[in-house]
Amino acid sequence: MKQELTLYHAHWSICSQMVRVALYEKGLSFKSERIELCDQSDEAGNLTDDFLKNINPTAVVPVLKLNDEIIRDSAYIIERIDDLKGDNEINLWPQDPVKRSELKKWVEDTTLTEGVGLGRSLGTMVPLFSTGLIEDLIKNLKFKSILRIIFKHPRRERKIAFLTMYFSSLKNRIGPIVYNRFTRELIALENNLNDKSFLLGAFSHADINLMCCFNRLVEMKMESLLEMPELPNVAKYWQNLKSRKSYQQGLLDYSDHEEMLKKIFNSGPNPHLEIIQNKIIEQLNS
Ligand SMILES: N[C@@H](CCC(=O)N[C@@H](CS)C(=O)NCC(=O)O)C(=O)O
Repeated sequence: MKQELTLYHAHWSICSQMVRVALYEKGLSFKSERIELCDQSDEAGNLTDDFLKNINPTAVVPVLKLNDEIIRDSAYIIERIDDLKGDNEINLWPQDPVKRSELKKWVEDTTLTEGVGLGRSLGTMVPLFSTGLIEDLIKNLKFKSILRIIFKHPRRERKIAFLTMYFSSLKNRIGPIVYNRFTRELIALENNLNDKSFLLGAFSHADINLMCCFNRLVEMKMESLLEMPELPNVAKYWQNLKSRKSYQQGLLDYSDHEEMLKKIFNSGPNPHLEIIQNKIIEQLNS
């Protein structure tokens, strides 16, 4: 039976980007249902009664509808996508059980894994660097959109974060929390890559996650972290990731947020950048 795929996703959402890249890697066509998220737009498509009742009661994207089945959580969605037959002969998960368990760990560490506190892994750290931008977007929402978040958002921790950003501020508190851990993670990645083209050798699910994390760093004007002579494996790896066709198809082709990105840091450098670069050099020399 030919499968029908519908993806409920946001253009500027790291987990949606991961699923889109996986779909393009596999060569699977899908119907796109764009959702404007409540922290980015007054439309708040993720808080409508229909979305909460029929698509995802936890109000997050991405969600994949496969025929009549609703599949949630990007990591699980990508595993399911890998079982489908698309136009491209590629497996995002290896067959070998040892490699599979290695990959499982990498996947958990490189995405917004449920239950992992923000800033505790590479995947939960990178989105923190865009807190300033999200905060600006939230501060520009209409007050009635804030009330809708208060009354309709089912996730307490998100509600608290969004309301704190609206009524107060989180952006200056976030970066410094993760400097040391982020530095360690990048150096660990450098050592793990050890001249391989991709994390496990062949391209896999974890590379998709890192492609999207790295792209977010680029958007946050932190690309120089991925081009440091001190981290040559990371630099080569980033070149390999961004030269995949799926990078263009799943990320760049959906980027209609240039205007929003242009405003960040008032055209100056990202204030976290130099601090992290110095920490990397310091740690490598110690
Ligand atoms: N673990 C989930 C996390 C999904 C998630 O947090 N999605 C964000 C966008 S990246 C979202 O929908 N945020 C909207 C909100 O929390 O209101 C996954 O991997 O799919």
